[in-house]
Amino acid sequence: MRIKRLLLAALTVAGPLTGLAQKAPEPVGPVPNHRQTEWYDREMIAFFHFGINTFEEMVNEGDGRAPAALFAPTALDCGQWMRTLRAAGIPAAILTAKHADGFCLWPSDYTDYSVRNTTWRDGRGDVVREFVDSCAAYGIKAGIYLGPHDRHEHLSPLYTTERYRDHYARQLEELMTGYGKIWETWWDGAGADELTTPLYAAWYAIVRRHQPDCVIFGTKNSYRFADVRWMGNESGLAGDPCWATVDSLAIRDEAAHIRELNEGKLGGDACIPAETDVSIRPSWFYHAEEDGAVKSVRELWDIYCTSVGRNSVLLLNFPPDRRGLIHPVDSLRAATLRRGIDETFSRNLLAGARVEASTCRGRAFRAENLLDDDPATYFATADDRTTADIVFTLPRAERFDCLMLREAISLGHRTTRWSVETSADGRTWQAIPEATGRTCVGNKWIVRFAPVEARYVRLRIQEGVACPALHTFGVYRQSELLK
Ligand code: IPT
Repeated sequence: MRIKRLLLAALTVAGPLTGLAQKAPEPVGPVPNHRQTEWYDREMIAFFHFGINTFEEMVNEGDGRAPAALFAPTALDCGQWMRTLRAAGIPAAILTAKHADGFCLWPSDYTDYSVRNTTWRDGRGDVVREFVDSCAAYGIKAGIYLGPHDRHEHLSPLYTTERYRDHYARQLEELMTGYGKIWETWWDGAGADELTTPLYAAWYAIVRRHQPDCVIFGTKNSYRFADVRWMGNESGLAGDPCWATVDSLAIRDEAAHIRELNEGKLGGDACIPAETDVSIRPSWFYHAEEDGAVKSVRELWDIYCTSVGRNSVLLLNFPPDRRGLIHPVDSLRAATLRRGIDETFSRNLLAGARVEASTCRGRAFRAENLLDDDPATYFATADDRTTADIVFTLPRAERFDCLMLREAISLGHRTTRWSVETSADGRTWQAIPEATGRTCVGNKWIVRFAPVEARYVRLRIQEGVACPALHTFGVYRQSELLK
């Protein structure tokens, strides 16, 4: 018996050397499905709010009465939108095919309230078509916002919820079948309280039948069908923590509900990560009055850090103007943000460091995996451990003001408490206050702090619901472009 145990122990240790594969940790809790994994990889998505509101004075939610003829872009060019996204490194985009006013940017067969009844391109134009074609030409993933709340339809004396269910279903069918692959659909909750879960069930079936890979953004009564949830505010501030899991999004108490959207719930029974929607301008639609109020690069960097850097995905709105073009200031800010992000994260100052972990699952899961830029390899410990210290000894002291930690999200939320410390001599350690007692990791957690100069960095995994599985850790200097 004793010999058997010894033999087993020897085998476990010798495993990697003799080529025996070490077993990966089991996933814990609900984990992302294939759509959510693809969605996380986008990091940023562009939102385009464009429609009849664009042609009214300071309107962001039209009442559905504005005459269709108002819609008259003078120089629409979706290719220009896509060039903005390319420069901003944004790989996906969502167009408001129909906002709450009900005006349709495509010639729907089921309403008169659309581009067909305008003089734009003699009524033969189709903004959705131009959008998806431009997306395809530029390698951008196309998404559609078909607002569930429709004020124009409501004006009809014949309106009933049942009729509307069928009307919306027909429009959804047009968009899900006629425009190629659709990567995301957006069920806005604004104004949609009367739309009950059974309605969404019917609409969900249509999306899934035609677009199995389409990510569904849900709110309120559509959470049951959602791949991603609303994050709880429109200012770009995901929660700290911001777990991908939620418990029950049934709305009992409004404040508790908003908090759960914002922070998620560790141990929750569904994986529905938070999407952060925010506009680059004060409004969702374009208003020339706001040309001077475009968010600065610094503000956008803050938003990136409190969304992408908080286990969320950023849905950043660029409202096209009355010409049908993105304003050059908006394009430039987004492009500069991208350059700043790339400049910051292209240089992990831990690269080349000596790495020592207090414990490890085995060679395949060694702590060096944190630095190899390969999300497929990760650091893990044995199943019965939830803590570890990893010390990085740099070739020389470096100055940095930002760090990033990433979990192997296909294995679920595991680490629930972690800190980072620095040292000049490898013996006495100083806490980085902003990086002390952190909780959530998830896809990406970014922490910024006052510049520190150090030769030694220590990542402390202090608590978890399962053994850690972390694929990337780095310290960085924020680019000057972001300041
Ligand atoms: C808010 C809705 O209540 C929410 O369900 C979601 O659709 C969100 O908009 C999208 O940004 S309403 C807004 C005025 C906060």
